[in-house]
Amino acid sequence: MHSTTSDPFEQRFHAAAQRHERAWVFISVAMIAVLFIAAVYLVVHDYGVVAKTARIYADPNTPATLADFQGSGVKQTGPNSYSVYEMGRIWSWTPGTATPLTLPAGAHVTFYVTSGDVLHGFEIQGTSINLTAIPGVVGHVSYTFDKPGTYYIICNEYCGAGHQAMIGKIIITGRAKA
Ligand SMILES: [Cu+2]
Repeated sequence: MHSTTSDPFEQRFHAAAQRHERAWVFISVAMIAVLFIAAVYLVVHDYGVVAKTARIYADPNTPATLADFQGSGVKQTGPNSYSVYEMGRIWSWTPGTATPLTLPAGAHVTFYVTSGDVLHGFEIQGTSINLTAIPGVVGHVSYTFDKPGTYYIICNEYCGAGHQAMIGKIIITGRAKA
């Protein structure tokens, strides 16, 4: 604002205020510009996000290696028990999304869950299973599917543009009659 006063003190005062205001407007615009450029840079250069290969930390409670997550991801560990190695990636569950996971009713299943990129939420609808899939970390949970039917794995942790389509299928087949 140009001052209309003729008082020299007031004129100096307004001139000084103007310099400060211009400086602060410049600083705030510069901050917005830097953040905007940084955001665009990250989207362009890192959208395939972070870990190209999940590194699995050694943990005695979760005896799983990266190799367990390759291949079918399902291992029979006993007459009626299975280990399932679930890898979440944007935007699929392996096994589950491309190929449904098929298990017999009554089987005791231990899920080992990790992520190959960002945080995902591993939830199996209609069950109490709900854990976070974290890159580099393996979570595990055990469950017995008593009722035959189709169960869905959903991602309950927002993970990007395809999050709502990140669905896997588990088919529990009928128990063989003894
Ligand atoms: Cu997800």
